[in-house]
Amino acid sequence: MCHEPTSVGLPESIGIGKGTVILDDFSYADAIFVIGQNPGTNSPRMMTELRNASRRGVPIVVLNPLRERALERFAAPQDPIEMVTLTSTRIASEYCQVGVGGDVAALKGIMKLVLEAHDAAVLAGADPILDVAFIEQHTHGFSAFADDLRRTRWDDILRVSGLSREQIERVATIYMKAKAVIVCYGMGITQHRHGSENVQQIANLLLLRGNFGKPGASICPVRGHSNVQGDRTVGIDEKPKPELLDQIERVFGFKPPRAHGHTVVDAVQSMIEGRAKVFIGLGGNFAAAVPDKPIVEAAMRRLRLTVAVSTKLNRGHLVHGEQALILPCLARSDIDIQRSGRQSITVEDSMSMVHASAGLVRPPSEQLKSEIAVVCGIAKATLRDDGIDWSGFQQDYDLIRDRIEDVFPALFRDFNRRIRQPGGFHLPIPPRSRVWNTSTARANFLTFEGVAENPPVDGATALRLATLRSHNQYNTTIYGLDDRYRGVFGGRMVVFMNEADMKERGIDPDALVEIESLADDGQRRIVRGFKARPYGIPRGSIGAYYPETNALLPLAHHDLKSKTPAAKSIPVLVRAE
Ligand SMILES: Nc1nc2c(c(=O)[nH]1)N[C@H]1C(S)=C(S)[C@@H](COP(=O)(O)OP(=O)(O)OC[C@H]3O[C@@H](n4cnc5c(=O)[nH]c(N)nc54)[C@H](O)[C@@H]3O)O[C@H]1N2
Ligand SMILES: Nc1nc2c(c(=O)[nH]1)N[C@H]1C(S)=C(S)[C@@H](COP(=O)(O)OP(=O)(O)OC[C@H]3O[C@@H](n4cnc5c(=O)[nH]c(N)nc54)[C@H](O)[C@@H]3O)O[C@H]1N2
Ligand SMILES: [Mo]
Repeated sequence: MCHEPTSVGLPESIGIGKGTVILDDFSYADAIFVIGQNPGTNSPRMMTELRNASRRGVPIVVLNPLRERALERFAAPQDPIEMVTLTSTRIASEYCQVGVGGDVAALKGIMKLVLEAHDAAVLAGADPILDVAFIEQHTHGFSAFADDLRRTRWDDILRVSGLSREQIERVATIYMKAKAVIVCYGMGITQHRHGSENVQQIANLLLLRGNFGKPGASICPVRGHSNVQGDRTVGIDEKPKPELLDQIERVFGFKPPRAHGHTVVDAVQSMIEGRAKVFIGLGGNFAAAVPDKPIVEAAMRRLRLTVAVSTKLNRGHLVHGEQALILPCLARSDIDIQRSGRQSITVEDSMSMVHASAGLVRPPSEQLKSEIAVVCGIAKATLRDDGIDWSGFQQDYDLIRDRIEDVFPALFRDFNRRIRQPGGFHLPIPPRSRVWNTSTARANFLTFEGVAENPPVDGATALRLATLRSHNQYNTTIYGLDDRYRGVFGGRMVVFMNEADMKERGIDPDALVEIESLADDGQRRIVRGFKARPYGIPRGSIGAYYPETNALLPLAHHDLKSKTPAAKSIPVLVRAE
């Protein structure tokens, strides 16, 4: 539900579906872009890198419809001087408040200026702006891409991005002056109908000046849940590649099914249509996190069996089928002792660093099983005589890692030894050596025609809703009702609006409003009881919290390539109640 546009879009561009940056790069970057991401709340450790960069005088460009406080100025909790003197460090040198769904327009505007500056420089006999040698040796599709940029009209760029030409010019200048650029991005880029294409436009921007395979440059998708990236690396994928299935067959001696599985959207659809009978959730709070919450809840209640393997109870457990099991398990923070001794699992972070992780606290009960014991137990009870040593796996996680190494001998060579070295180890990232595992064996410039990420909706009164996280929440777990950086206290039923949009609708500050989603499937989707809050957000864009607004997100509103729900930019109407 987060970075599938990265997993699907980025391989078409550069041959790998994950970030190409490593932590060191942040010390060598000459400019950093942070697009559609709110690190002050969601990835606080990244603020250290941004703050250090800012203090070195590195320009930081932000593209975000909301004025996010920690991206404007940040006071480091570890800095005694800033804490005592109540001072802070400026983060963004250029804060671009794009309209929700305006990133393709903004990125194409920047790239159009880079191209024009290059053409002018070449004509004047000055140094080229583009990395011509890189483009010639390492990329494919440049001329079609450049033609499209030349055709893209400024009227469209400015109208859809919501930015001024002057600001786009300043950003293009920052980009052109920098020898090495990092672009970080999050859900403001991926959770759109064209999330995968958004990611590809970021790759295009970087390719123009060879910002891959040199220190301080690269693309940095910032992940959410711990180990979502690692899951994908070891093959947890609803559309596994034939080579992976061949390897599994070779190592384990059974024939894995070749048919593809379901994305979240397809899974929900199959429940609604009655094709799915059983739901097993290995963590998560599915019913609360997915689109069309009321419809999904009704569909889940018709299932034959629902199973939740969880560390904590959540409301999703109350949405269950005819039969339901809640299987409590150890959390990552819990000490996990099995027959061979104390166990560790491994995680891969956004920088492709793999390290071991072992719990430190005593588990709440001796009867709690590990997640691995639960999975192995289900396997043993279901598949008899399959020749796989499930008990061995359960008793010693090193044996699981040995098998991972057998399936991926190159990536995970000496897996058990290398996780025991301090800090762990880096997985290879081919684009860092300018090796491109794409169909053309080069990095591909991929064209997005026009600038419209969203189909137009009827009536000029429609707004685009971005659903967001607050500071006191971890996804569907709400720790408190405050969102301190956004000045929200004591309640989450808030909708952030541009003051002019409120006036136009006769809505006073803090007045109660209802929000209705616009979809053409005949289904009415309305939520009520939200307080309108004037906020620094462009006209036509609004923001409100997830999961309170998930009833507004139609299942069919998703990234067209990867099917990640388009939770940013839901077309809606807002009315005073
Ligand atoms: N404290 C805390 N930390 C978390 C989480 C949490 O819930 N709480 N969740 C974790 C998970 S699973 C994930 S995936 C990550 C998510 O972390 P982020 O990627 O930061 O996710 P969001 O808060 O959903 O949205 C990010 C930003 O996108 C902006 N945005 C919205 N629409 C657009 C748009 O059209 N264009 C642009 N450029 N920006 C837009 C919003 O204003 C917001 O600042 O965080 C992880 N970390
Ligand atoms: N409208 C809207 N919807 C969204 C989003 C959005 O921005 N807007 N963001 C989407 C994103 S990016 C995400 S990632 C999803 C999140 O969706 P989910 O992953 O379904 O939700 P979480 O709240 O992270 O799930 C938390 C639960 O997982 C269980 N748990 C926690 N740790 C463990 C563990 O180690 N093992 C096991 N077995 N269980 C564990 C606990 O029971 C806890 O209550 O929501 C998505 N939905
Ligand atoms: Mo996520």
